[in-house]
Amino acid sequence: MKTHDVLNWIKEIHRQLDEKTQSSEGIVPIEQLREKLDLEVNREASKQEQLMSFINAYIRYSAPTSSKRFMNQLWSSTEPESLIGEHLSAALNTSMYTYEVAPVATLLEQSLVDYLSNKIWKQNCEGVMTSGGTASNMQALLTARNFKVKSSKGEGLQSLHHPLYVIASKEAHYSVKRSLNILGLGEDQLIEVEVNSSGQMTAEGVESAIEQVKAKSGQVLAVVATAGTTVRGAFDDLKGIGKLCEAQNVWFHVDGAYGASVILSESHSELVHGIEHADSVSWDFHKMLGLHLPAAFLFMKQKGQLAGALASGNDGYLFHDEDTMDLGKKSLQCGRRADVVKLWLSWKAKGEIGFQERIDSMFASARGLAELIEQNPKLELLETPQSINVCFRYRSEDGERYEHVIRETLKEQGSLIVNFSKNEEGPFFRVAVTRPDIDQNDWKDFLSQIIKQGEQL
Ligand code: ABU
Repeated sequence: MKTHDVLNWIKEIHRQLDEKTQSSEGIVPIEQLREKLDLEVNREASKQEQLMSFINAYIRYSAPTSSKRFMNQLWSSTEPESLIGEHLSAALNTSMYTYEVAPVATLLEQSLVDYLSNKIWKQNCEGVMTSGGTASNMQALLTARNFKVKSSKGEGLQSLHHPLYVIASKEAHYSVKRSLNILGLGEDQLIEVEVNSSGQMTAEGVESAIEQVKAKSGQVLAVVATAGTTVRGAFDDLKGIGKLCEAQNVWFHVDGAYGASVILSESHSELVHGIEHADSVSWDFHKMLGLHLPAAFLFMKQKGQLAGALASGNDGYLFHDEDTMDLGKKSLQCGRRADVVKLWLSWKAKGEIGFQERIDSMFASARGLAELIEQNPKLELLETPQSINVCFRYRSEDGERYEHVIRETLKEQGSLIVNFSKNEEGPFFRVAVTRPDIDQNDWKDFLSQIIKQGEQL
């Protein structure tokens, strides 16, 4: 196949994708999907028509993530420049481990690390792009472990004199618990702090968790605060918790995978006041800011900690020169995509102001949705949104909870895909407003679909 054939194929993919975004085909249940797809792993080469037929099916039966009907995740539609950046990065196909094979991308990543770490700490600190928020949180805790307990890198956990604990809120992302398992600390060593009525972990909550650990003769390895929880979009008290961690000499990690982006908005950056107390910060650009997955960073306040926590092994075959800027020394990955290219292109195209406007529009849109829910007697708003997540219930006439059935029916019909979660009173819908172009008419249509479905049950 020649390059111009590749371009024609890519054009055709985007033509079909545009068509899909406008259509309202539902999600096919798994048993039917198995029958519709050619899942055979072939020995003989396939013909081009067969490849095109695979592409058709892939597009047709995938979730409609570019459509306004898709409200299921903490990300949704993407920015066009990000897509061009993805194509550029794929066309050049390199790996971020060494400067020599990724000279331009290395300088771009370094430039963004400097700029963004300045946003957090008002000085150039360090950072690296990762495969997502989960990887960032895990690497932050690994770095905390190796710096707070120096012997753990070489001797492992048998060298510990005290059990280590990590403190996070009950509503923190599951990756915190998983990290404790992966790092050999044990997931039972996570102390989960109750949140206040707005879903936030408070400094008082953390203080009493620290007392709990002391009473067990343990050591607090790290406190993980969340800037933007996945369900309620809540922001923990970063200032209070950060000051407490400084006073207690405890590593303070901010999981801002979802919400750290608000730092770019003059109107909403107060949500992350106190982030400057952090030792490490996770920050994803594929959530609020509309970049293609993945576009994630881990930042460290103190330079040298990333490579310091990882460097080991017989890596001289790859890293030939101590003085070069080889980002692979800071990364858990060896081969790594040049994810920075899409972010760089998007940033150049919009400027910081463009990202700020995007965030402000999404916040306004979330408020608009909450108002419509509050005004409608058939719906119950669970709380005033703190950021861009809106949680609500459908009030059924018989008092039963039908959110799950409503959701599944709408998904199969192709009307929309919306996520749900649960609290003590049962399930509720969770909308994360992760695109800036949804207006009040879109929301009215969205809510009327839910109500119509509820009324038909
Ligand atoms: N890392 C959290 C992503 C989950 C979601 O997109 O809903």
